[in-house]
Amino acid sequence: MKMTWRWYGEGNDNITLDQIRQIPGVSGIVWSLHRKTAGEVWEEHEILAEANRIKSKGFSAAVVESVNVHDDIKIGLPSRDRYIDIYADTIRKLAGVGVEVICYNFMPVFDWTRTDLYYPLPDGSNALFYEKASIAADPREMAEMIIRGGGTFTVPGWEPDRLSRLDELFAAYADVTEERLFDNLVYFLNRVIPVCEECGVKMAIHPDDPAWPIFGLPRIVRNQDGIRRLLQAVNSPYHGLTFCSGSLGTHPGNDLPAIVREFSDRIHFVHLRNVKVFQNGDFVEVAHKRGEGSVNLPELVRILHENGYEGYARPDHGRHLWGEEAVCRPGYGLYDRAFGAMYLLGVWDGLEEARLAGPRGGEVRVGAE
Ligand code: CS2
Ligand code: MN
Repeated sequence: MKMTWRWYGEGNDNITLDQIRQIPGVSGIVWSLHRKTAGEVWEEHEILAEANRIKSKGFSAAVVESVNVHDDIKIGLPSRDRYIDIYADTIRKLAGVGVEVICYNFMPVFDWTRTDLYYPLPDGSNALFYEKASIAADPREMAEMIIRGGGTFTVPGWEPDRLSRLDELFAAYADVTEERLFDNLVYFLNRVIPVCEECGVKMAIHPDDPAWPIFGLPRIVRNQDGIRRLLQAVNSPYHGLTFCSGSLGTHPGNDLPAIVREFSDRIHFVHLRNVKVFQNGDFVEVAHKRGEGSVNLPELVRILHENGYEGYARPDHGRHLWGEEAVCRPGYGLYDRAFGAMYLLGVWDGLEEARLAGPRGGEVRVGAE
């Protein structure tokens, strides 16, 4: 398991590469050209500059999250072919700088959705929270809160220019059922996966967050059956999954260990974070440690270890600690993600030690010399 860190780029993240270098075991940066809108061309020199900036600090730049998919592809408009060509071209260019994995999602209109970005936790920190009862029928109300919460940063999936076109977007999605969305995803994959096979890049779809439809928009990557159907529909090792415990873990019906087991050979990237799910279906993001929330991260790490997972991982979101919410991106502060990375690596190292000690290594031998 190779530990990585999501970084939003110079001037677009309050955290620097020099700070990230001081977190033991973090060997790679998960990056993107964050100022690009979906469907825009990524120029070779821009890609090269960003990858070199990351590599010059000693990090690998093998994972990109995300290359966003244009809504015309998700809706299935005739213009999709042009956007798919641009996407395929970006894949080729990314392969040229050593990118191995692209994480993306196929959620209509928005990325992750929460009702409160700074929900107070009993320990005095705060974190992203989702309250079922207060999810606005009209996403415009949520948008205002999210834009305000992002401060000087734009929150991915909630960019002001996209929000200004919400009426148009919702009208375009009016006939897009789950079935059509699925067909449109398969259409997209049938065009880009051959390119991936040719240049050695793995596509890793991120599950929907939360793991159910919202605002009347369809969502299809949210449970084990849906993931199985999708992976079978385009059956290539280059078409895989970003296993995100925090997204799939929002739905109590999802058996996370079973999902990791079943798709182990198609998981190319893992997001390991904890959520606490309440009786009424609300959830809040909490610390990575076992017992803090509803997800048992050491169990998931153990299964990955048993399966010999050699792919990339990141701690994903964290709580905002020690007042950092004043400066950081919502969910992407420094401290809790650093704790998360160390905790997960600690679990991994413990498993490695146990493996090296052999099956009898942990036994207390009574009466031994
Ligand atoms: C995040 C997502 O919500 C999450 O768990 O990891 O924002 C993720 O980055 C995107 O959906 C990937 O496209
Ligand atoms: Mn995630």
